[in-house]
Amino acid sequence: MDNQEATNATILLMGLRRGGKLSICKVVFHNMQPLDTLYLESTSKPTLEQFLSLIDLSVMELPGQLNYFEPTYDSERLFSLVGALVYVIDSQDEYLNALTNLSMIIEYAYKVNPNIHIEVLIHKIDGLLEDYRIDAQRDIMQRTGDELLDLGLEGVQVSFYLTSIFDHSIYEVFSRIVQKLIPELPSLENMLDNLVVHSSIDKVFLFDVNSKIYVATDSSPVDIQTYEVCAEFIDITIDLDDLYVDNERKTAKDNGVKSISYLLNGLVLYLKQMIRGLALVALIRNDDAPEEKQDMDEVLTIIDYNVSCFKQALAKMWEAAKLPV
Ligand SMILES: Nc1nc2c(ncn2[C@@H]2O[C@H](COP(=O)(O)OP(=O)(O)OP(=O)(O)O)[C@@H](O)[C@H]2O)c(=O)[nH]1
Ligand SMILES: [Mg+2]
Repeated sequence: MDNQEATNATILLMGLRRGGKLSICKVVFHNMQPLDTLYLESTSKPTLEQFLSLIDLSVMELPGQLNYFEPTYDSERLFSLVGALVYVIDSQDEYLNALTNLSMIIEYAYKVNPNIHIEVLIHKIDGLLEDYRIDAQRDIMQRTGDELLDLGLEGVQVSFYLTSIFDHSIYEVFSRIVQKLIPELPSLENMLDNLVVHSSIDKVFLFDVNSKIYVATDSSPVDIQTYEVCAEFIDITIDLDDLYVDNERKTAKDNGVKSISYLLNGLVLYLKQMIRGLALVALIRNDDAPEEKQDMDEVLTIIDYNVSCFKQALAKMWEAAKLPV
């Protein structure tokens, strides 16, 4: 990696062969349909991809067939530059070997870079029955804990997630992993909390439009269905925006894309384009008595105003972050 890459937040994807590393990368960052990953070939050498979003992100896949610890491979330099180590375990396969491999990698990574975030994906859970998923997670956490204890590494923080490329779990989990790499996250969350309090918004996400990862949200808990509705709203908006490209293109460009949708269940979805490929998507509850319905226009006017203040603050924050410290 050269210096340019070293300034990016880097995520390293590791795991045994056929675990699903490349599939995850393709589905999350390249919009590949999950079924199409069936035909992906096994990766033979490390591959690096870069994505520009709120932060510049590099995702590197280390193929399962590579021996990272052979002397010709500069693992030390690699691990010292990485922000998050994402280890993918195939939950549909025999996973004991993977756990031994994982502990060995944690031991090494932690020694080289004690600040590294260690994230374990218990992957392909679509093939497991609901009850068995929790059992598998418990078993994997227990065994990893034991192995780390044997290595004298009981203090190391490891996060475990259940994932599949066939539902939204992989996006939700990647969102949480990427967020840990954003230094401005606490300020962003604060700003979003402020927005929620002053705008009768129920839930708000700051999405990376390309990947559907959310880089920040307000501090209320994330419910996966809300996430799904908001992520799908982005797709719909993009499709419509493509349809009407010539329609007042100029004004749309100046102000950024905006879209509002009234759902049958009384909810209102609000989307506004932000800077750097981001969009703000908010869910607004509109279940007041019918006579109060016309107040929605008022609510939306306030939201418009507050969201434009948020956008300005975001742009300022981004400018400040670029300055050398
Ligand atoms: N059922 C299921 N299959 C998956 C999932 N994710 C990936 N796969 C399948 O797993 C297989 C292997 O995926 P790859 O992405 O090539 O695995 P890899 O970890 O990159 O493998 P190497 O390059 O050999 O290290 C493919 O056939 C995918 O379709 C998942 O969430 N569920
Ligand atoms: Mg691969």
